[in-house]
Amino acid sequence: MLAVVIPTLNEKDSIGGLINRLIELHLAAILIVDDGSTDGTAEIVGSLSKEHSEVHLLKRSGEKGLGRAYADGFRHLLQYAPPEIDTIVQMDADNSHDPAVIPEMLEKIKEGYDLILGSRYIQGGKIEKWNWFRRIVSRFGNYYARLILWLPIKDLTGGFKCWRRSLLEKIVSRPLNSLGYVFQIETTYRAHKLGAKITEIPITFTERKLGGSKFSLKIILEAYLGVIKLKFKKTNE
Ligand SMILES: Nc1nc2c(ncn2[C@@H]2O[C@H](COP(=O)(O)OP(=O)(O)OP(=O)(O)O)[C@@H](O)[C@H]2O)c(=O)[nH]1
Ligand SMILES: [Mg+2]
Repeated sequence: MLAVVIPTLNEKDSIGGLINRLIELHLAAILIVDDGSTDGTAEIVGSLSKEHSEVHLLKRSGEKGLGRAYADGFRHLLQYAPPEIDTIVQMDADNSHDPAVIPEMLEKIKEGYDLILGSRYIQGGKIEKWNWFRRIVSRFGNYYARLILWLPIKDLTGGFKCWRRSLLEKIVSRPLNSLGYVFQIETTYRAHKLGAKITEIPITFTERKLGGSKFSLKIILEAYLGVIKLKFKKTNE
């Protein structure tokens, strides 16, 4: 059985539609991890959770951050989800990730993979409507992380991933270093170090149509420095 975890920060325009699409896939649980959105995102999720028992809302308080939100969300899910939930998918809330890919990810779990990465940078993968600056930053960031961390993976920064539960349990059992976007790289790096079976499947990443972008120079710099920090942290061994 499958659960999906989605972090949100001001995603009122897309979250309701996405949850409704996921409900159609008959998942065991849909956990939204909200970081104090001020646009009513949590209220939308809260009312959907009253109508649909599989929809859950985890409201975080205190320090925000994608990595922190995911770490809390995963730990919460692993603590409360029944053991029949053996697969966990993580995805963005802004309709950049197409839920239609999820069944393909599940096939790969059945084939024996522990971590499946939705990849923009293998054959068949695409990015729609990104400007040249986003493309360069992302491409270069991926080459850079791949080289520094010595990882045989093309898309390290994507947020559409499918985990075998037993692997995810190991990943979050120790503190994670990345508080922000480097979290995506850190978890895959840790999985690789643990000897997990990892594969990439092509996805088409669609630029957000609704809601504001959180992409900034600060996020880029944090990510580049974060990779160096990962390289020298002992906790990933
Ligand atoms: N809970 C939580 N979610 C976050 C935070 N930052 C981003 N998110 C969510 O994480 C997902 C990915 O963030 P995005 O802002 O879409 O990142 P991106 O795709 O690189 O950039 P844009 O789409 O241009 O904004 C989305 O679902 C966001 O709502 C945060 O600090 N806390
Ligand atoms: Mg996005």
